[in-house]
Amino acid sequence: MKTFYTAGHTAHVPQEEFEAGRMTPAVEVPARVETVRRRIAERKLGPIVEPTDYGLAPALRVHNSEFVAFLQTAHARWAQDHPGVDAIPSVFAPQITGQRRREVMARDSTSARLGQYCFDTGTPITQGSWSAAAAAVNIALSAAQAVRLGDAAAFALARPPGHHASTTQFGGYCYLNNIAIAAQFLTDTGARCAIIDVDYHHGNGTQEIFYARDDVLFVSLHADPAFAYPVYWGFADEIGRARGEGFNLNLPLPIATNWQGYREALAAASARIRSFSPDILLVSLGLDTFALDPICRFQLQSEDYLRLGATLAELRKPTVFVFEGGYNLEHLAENTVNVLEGFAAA
Ligand code: SP5
Ligand code: ZN
Repeated sequence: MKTFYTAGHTAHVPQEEFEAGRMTPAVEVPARVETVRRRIAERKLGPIVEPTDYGLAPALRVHNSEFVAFLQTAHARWAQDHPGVDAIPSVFAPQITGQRRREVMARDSTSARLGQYCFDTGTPITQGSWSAAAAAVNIALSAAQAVRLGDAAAFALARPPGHHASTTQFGGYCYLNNIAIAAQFLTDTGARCAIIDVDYHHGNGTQEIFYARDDVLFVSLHADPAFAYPVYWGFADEIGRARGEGFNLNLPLPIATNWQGYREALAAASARIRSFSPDILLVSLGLDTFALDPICRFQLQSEDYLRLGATLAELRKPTVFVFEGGYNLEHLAENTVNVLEGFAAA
């Protein structure tokens, strides 16, 4: 299996996030991808390949163009008034819409734009966020293209992650939705895509992007938003709307979920994916379901990731893995490669 990777991700170095009432060290750091890359090389999983540049057009198929333009220049503009600190919004007003929103946005204020285009305080815009986010999109697209052209599977080893980023908002350490952009790209070539999201957190951005559509299936296993981030999304009654009704499946899981509980939800997810009958499966591969992850309350063990990979392989579909969360730097590489080896061995 090819792994797509570029050192471009190291431009994105968030220092701190605002969480639970204080600034706390960032967990979504360059070492995450570097440790996984080293282990892929050691385990001889396959070639590590630089991505192709697809330009901005594929991202604009998914995201609002003003939102994308904001991300491109946000740090430079912010830095004029706030040199040396990352951009984090301090005022949010999602209820301000229509004429008032247009007036405020017309003032060209970076703080007003931050409050509109961001939904949390954990996702700082740093000097290199845009270039890294754009590179992550190219990685996901390159992996998608490899599978489209006949590879049985490919791994997009990308950061920053993407699944929390929606049409018009960034958050949850995510700026551009790598997997949604890849799924749209494949859909535009005529392939029928299903996305399974196994990150600990609900993929609210991916859900929003495809919510009213029946051409892309979204299935997510995650911590119940009743106790976990992203709090407002991921409930079982979010089933899609209009044509999309029945094409969004949320499987929220309780605190302390272990392989036994996870396996049952995975069986339900697999059944829905089989009935949808995709040409290509895309996996939002978060490893933050791990028992020792610093921000999770599940109980998956390292060997369970071999089982996860084998279960995904049983769907017998060309598969694009896209890296998402996972923050235990000591075990992240082992757990990630376990999924890919479990998949390849099945
Ligand atoms: C891609 C991804 O995994 N994004 C996750 C973003 C989660 N951000 C908020 C995390 C809040 C964690 N609170 C519990 C802290 C326990 N020390
Ligand atoms: Zn996560």
